[in-house]
Amino acid sequence: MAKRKNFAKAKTKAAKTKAAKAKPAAKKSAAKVVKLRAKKPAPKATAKAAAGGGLPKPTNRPFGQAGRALDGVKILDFTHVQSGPTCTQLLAYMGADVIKVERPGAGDITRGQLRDVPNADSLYFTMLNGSKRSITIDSKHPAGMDILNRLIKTCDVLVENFAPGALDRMGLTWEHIHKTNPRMIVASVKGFGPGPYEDCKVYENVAQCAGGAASTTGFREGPPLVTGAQIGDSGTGLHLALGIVAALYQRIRTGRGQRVLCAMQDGVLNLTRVKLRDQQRLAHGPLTEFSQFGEGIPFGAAVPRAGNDSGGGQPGWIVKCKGWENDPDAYLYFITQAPVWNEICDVIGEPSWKTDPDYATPKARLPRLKQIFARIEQFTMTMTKFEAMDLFNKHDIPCGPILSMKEIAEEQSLRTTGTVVEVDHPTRGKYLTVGNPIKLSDSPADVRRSPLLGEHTDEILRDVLGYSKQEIAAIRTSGAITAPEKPAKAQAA
Ligand code: CAO
Repeated sequence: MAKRKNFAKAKTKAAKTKAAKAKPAAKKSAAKVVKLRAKKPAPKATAKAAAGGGLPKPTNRPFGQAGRALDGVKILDFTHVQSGPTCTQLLAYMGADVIKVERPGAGDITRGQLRDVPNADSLYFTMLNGSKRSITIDSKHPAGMDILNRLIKTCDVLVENFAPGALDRMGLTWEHIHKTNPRMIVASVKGFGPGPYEDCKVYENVAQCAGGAASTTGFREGPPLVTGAQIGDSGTGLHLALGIVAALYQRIRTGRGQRVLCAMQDGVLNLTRVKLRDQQRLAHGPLTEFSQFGEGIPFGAAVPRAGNDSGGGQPGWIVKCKGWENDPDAYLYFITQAPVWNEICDVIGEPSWKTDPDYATPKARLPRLKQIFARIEQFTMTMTKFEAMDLFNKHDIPCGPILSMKEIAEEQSLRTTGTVVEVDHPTRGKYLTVGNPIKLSDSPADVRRSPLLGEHTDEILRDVLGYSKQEIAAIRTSGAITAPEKPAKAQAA
């Protein structure tokens, strides 16, 4: 406190010295301004604006009927595969007009990858590109570049996840875009940030490995493991969406766009931060909550893989439930949360553990976790994972059934909340997609099917860019928006 006072004093002293050094004329005029400011009463409008923070009056429209959060935001979506499309799909769900630019005749490579229905867009594509419009443009065709430049002038955000340098090679450098539309935000996903690997192409699992997730996932005795959750792609897409929304918000003040960069390595590390925490803890002794500690196995120099250990302060593990012999998902995640230890002991039939010094405290339990979970498993094997879930939750004991994708697809509550949505598609029929996991009370999610390749080309040229019918016809014959014709020989074959 005393230190703070001295600092304030020093600051005042410095300010005084600075003022004394200033030219007398400047001093005089500064004093005048201060006087004038002091005299002028605050105008009513300014006081009002200050009260509302410059925001409009709260609308009277009922919640959910005042439009969507990102209404009016136009996204030039140059994304492909998974990371970028995840981001723009989320923005589309929140009301942005997402215009997906695809290469004529080919489109996003995922349209044809992992196909389950012949001649229909794959689920890989359809589940990542819902609620968007598709326009085909050959960016390497001069007329195509003209259209792109018009889109740059019209849109608020350009999102891309090409390999490093690809956008520049198209001629769409930051300098060019910023000059064409100083308000445009340019958002990119790359594998790595600036550094030794910045020029590398990256896919999901490379990011999981480079971001520290793989080295800390799996069992100690086995190799590093990648997780099924696409933390590299979808995780980075989520980070990018946040960056875009923040840049849009800042633009309200500055009037100008900026670049937003999310490196997949950074995104994965952000999601794996608890393991960087453990890496630093390791310098001060073994990680006592790891079952490895209880098993008496020494730690090495880096954070080891911890199997199904909880990763938090409350030890947890996966235990078998009734039917595990035939059902690979008949398991329950069980957490021995300290505040409900007495309840756990009573439910599993070990009341003496409540007072037994070997079990009564979290510290005493650490070296015995394996044995404790074995006893809990003995109990959970007598009931299904859902019965166990019901029973333990009655006692406020945290646990969770291991749900298969089949169970999730059939889970009614996820349909009710719009987290899993069924949409209809003209060529593949009905399919399930993941809706918006972020629920906004005044902006209901707009979850629609994905577009066919180039489905909205004419509509966008006409309605968004103002091309006339004749101009559209001329663009069409130029080859800028259509697939290159196959050579006659190939066609004959
Ligand atoms: N018209 C004409 N050309 C087009 C086009 C269009 N509409 N859209 C794209 N292209 C061209 C680009 O100009 C580029 O060509 P050049 O390499 O000749 O300049 C090429 O298509 C795009 O290529 P790419 O290198 O991005 O694609 P790829 O399939 O070789 O690599 C990927 C894919 C994902 C590895 C790479 O894009 C990448 O590393 N992206 C960044 C990280 C990322 O998002 N990874 C997640 C992928 S999801 O698992």
